[in-house]
Amino acid sequence: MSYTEIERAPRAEIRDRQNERLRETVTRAYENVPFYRERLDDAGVDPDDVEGVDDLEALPFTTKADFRAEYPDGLFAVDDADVRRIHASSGTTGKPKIVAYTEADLDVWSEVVARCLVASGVEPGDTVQNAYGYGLFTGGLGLHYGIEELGATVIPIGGGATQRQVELLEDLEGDALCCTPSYSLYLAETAAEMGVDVRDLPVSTIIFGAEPCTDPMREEIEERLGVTGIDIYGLSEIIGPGVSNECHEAQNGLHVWEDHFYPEVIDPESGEVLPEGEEGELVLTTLTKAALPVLRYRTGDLTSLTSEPCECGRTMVRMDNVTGRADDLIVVRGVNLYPSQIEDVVLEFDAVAPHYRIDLHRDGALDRMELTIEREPNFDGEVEELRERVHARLSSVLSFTPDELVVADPGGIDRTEVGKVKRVYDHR
Ligand code: DLL
Repeated sequence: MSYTEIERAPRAEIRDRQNERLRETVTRAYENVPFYRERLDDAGVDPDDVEGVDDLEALPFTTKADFRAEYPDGLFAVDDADVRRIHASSGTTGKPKIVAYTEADLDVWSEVVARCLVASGVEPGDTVQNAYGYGLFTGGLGLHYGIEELGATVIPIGGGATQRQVELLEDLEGDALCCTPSYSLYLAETAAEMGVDVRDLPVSTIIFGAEPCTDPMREEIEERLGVTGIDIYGLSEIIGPGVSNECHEAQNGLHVWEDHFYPEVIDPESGEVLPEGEEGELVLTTLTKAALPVLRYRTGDLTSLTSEPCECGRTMVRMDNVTGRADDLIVVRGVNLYPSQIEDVVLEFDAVAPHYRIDLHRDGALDRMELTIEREPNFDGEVEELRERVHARLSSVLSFTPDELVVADPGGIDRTEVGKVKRVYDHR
């Protein structure tokens, strides 16, 4: 099943739609956003020469820095009176990125989120507990209206209030739960403290996103909560949640709703477009957004694309799940590695809980990395021996070992109850 016909259309039909919509988008951006007029003029691109997505490579990128420089509304393409809603994404530094939606944009958003829900296995009439934060963050309201659009029941609890979440899952018998991957684990722990095993509850699907999640982490979640974990991806600058979603049939890559968002993958260094299958930085172009058209946005997220047929029958390309961002790269004493590589290794150990943190320090001229993992409550072996085994495994898989490896007691690593989990603390 899919929510719309286009999700299964022949690729040539999707391509025609993309070409037509790209032409409209470039023209709209050029005529209504001084920033884009200047950028396209500088790049020597006449919007009339853009015939379709094959011409996209000639267009300049849009970056996070551009959003900052044009704060708050320099990238808007419509009059204030036509803006129905504003959201914002809080970066770690500086001003948030402000994003806007017309009524038509909100309709598109609800539709693409409804597609995500169907791909996740949610059906009209189901009950969905929405534990993404409501407010300026796009997660709460984004999922909310998609759930209603589908004809399912939404429980708009928002983030936090974890004991209440558990009680409501029990009492209202939600079929699906929407939250970040890290929060789902926290919820399971809280439930256990309340004497409730989440595996006994009716909830059968978790739609998780907003944060990276490796495959081993997903397996932990599925096992601990007795659910199918489905990955939903999106970002405020493009629309919010609902850019792409895994299908429950294959759970193998996220279908990009590419009649609304055109994906490319580039080499983050050279900016060159990479062929299908190669990993690089995801770049997205909106094809229907009215209030905030965005051309070739550099997301910073690392992934690859495939248009190989999927067993679910959808024809839209799939992106690999995002396990990291280009700027997550940790560089310590000349070694480059991503937190997800560490996550992959430590989660191989049954005795290690799916929580960790990385602290980076500088002693004089030397970088120092401290990795803290947490032992499982039921681990009854020697902590020192566990520490040594994890240390040896990190060394053999990554050819790298942290300067300090700490094995914390159960619950020793702080949990994130609201918002996105933070795992790397750079004190340098
Ligand atoms: O996190 C939108 C969202 C809400 C997506 C709820 C899914 C569910 P922002 O706050 O603007 O928007 O953050 C966007 O979060 O560029 C990625 O780095 C990361 N991200 C989002 N979804 C995923 C995912 C929302 N499924 C940024 N896997 C993006 C990995 C994700 N990272």
